[in-house]
Amino acid sequence: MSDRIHTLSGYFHEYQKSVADPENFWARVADSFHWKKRWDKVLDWNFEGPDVKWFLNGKLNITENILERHLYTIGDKPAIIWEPNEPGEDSRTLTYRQLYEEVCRFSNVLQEKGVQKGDKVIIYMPMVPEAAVAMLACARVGAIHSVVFAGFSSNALADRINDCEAKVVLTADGNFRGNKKIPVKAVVDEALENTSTVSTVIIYQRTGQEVSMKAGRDFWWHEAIEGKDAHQEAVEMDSEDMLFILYTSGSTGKPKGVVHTCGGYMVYSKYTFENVFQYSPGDVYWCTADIGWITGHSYIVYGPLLAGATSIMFEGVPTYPHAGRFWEIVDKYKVNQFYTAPTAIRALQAHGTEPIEPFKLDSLKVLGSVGEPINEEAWHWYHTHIGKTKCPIVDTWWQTETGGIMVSPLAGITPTKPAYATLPLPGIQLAIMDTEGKEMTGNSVEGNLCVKFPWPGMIRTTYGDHDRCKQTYFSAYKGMYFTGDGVKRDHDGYYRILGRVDDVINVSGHRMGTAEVENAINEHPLVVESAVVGYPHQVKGQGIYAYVICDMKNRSEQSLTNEIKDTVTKIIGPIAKPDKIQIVPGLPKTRSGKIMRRILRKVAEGNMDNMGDTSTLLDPDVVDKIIEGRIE
Ligand code: 7RM
Repeated sequence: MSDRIHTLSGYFHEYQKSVADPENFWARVADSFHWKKRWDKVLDWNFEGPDVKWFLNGKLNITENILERHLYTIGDKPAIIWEPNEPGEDSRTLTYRQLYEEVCRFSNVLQEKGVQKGDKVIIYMPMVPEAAVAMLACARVGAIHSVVFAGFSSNALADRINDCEAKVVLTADGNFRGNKKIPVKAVVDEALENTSTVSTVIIYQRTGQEVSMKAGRDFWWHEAIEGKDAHQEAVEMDSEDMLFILYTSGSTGKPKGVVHTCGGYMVYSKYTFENVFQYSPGDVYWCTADIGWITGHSYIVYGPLLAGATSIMFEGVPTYPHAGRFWEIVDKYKVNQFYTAPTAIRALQAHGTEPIEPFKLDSLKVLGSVGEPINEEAWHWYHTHIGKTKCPIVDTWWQTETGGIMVSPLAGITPTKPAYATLPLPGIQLAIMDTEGKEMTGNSVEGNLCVKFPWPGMIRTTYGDHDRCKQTYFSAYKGMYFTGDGVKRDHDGYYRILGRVDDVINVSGHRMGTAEVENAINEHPLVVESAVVGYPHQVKGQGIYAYVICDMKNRSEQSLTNEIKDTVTKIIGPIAKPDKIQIVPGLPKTRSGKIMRRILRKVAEGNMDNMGDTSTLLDPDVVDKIIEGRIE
């Protein structure tokens, strides 16, 4: 049974129902899944704890809803089609039956290695089907996966392993990305020098590069699955048992482990997938995200596979070996729904329309956007040159914490407006708050975006630190989940996301805490202090601008800034590397020692005409010096 909405009045009707009687609404959606035991109560909640439980005492295994569920109906249908980095290399298809067998085999491997319900497993893998198999095998045996983007450094990986006390790491020898071959196992080896909980590492052979293997700890994937039974009994999970932890950056300190649970996430990821993309049986769907991010979790793996869709997984990058690669893949597999990030659109836009010309793109029905605000220019380019003006664009707003899409058009149903995520999905009750903590009702208002009622896919806690979850999301506005985003509701009641209102910057759709980048910069021995802000960047959306006070020690600025970039790459990964580093004699601080970031943002933006009130600064002269040394 499908819960797909088909018309605009159908959407309004469902939305009304979901607000009037949320429990019945979600119970009806949840009834279309296979439960080992149905829930006793749909919802129990308060946002003070917070304490949110959906489908209480329901028993299930999410993988039965992906695998067994589809085995006898669409067993021969492709579940995952994998496109390699090199166009010349053979692609691979896993049908639902093959996926079932691979997941079962690997579940048996995990159990043989002693993995039990509740154990944490880190997945640090390239974009290969085995990464999805790894996630599902964890879910099947009741282990909690935590996927770490394979571009993160060994330090960042070690932090995550230590935070969740992972017992197992699933990885690969290396990773093909464009014309690069990136070591992966070597990074794991380095990380494991600073961790003590990992007893097993399983390595998928992808590149064939030399790796070191530690006897008793390290095993090859292909050897481990040899002779393993292609059947395995899925472990029974409670609705509120943890399904996964995914680390994400916030405005303070180290990344937090966002926790999602089995029942609610299952219901929400499938419901939103089917409705937003208007997926029909037989469609071929492609999301270009990496499984290291929430978009990959919800809209490459869980949502599409729960819906019985064909999900494409691409190993490479948009511009290799040419800037038409995405469109070549769309034609090759006759992709119907295509989902990517504005940063990719802008990067391809910069290559002009020539790379698109050889391709028909006539299979496309729906185009999606996610990760950051999509500017109008990119929206129109996407609509005109990729969608040939006939494909609706779904600008989907959501977060790691929300588990699934929250505000978005339903493809072909909700009238779109460039740069607007449009309307909340059924079940999502938004509130726009002013700085005094009052809800702004009515249209044509602008403020901070909150959600006032729970939804099944929402964050339950931040792993190991429930108080941090409360402080970060449930304390700014009483009784509300605070998103950290600014938003405008226009005269039509349509929502436009304006970007973060906290110290989080969004670089190419990747969330980065300014404090996190500053901490990494400060690891350089000659750095005295630093302050990081975002600034508008043509392709990345936001770039990283770092102001750094250094002990120069007769070094050239050039060599020092290069070293600082290397330090950040080492501590976090290349995605956090500052675009611009300005060595400054001081930072604009107030008498109480607070950095006035407002000023630093203005200089980084090149918007120096009106600096506002600087009278509370300890040393107002420092502002002039910073403006003088500004990096173009
Ligand atoms: C899915 C994802 C979340 C942050 C979020 C926003 C920004 C995401 C949009 C968007 C404008 C969008 N999860 N964001 N989607 N801003 N329009 N359609 O990206 O946890 O990595 O990031 O991304 O600021 O708070 S995330």
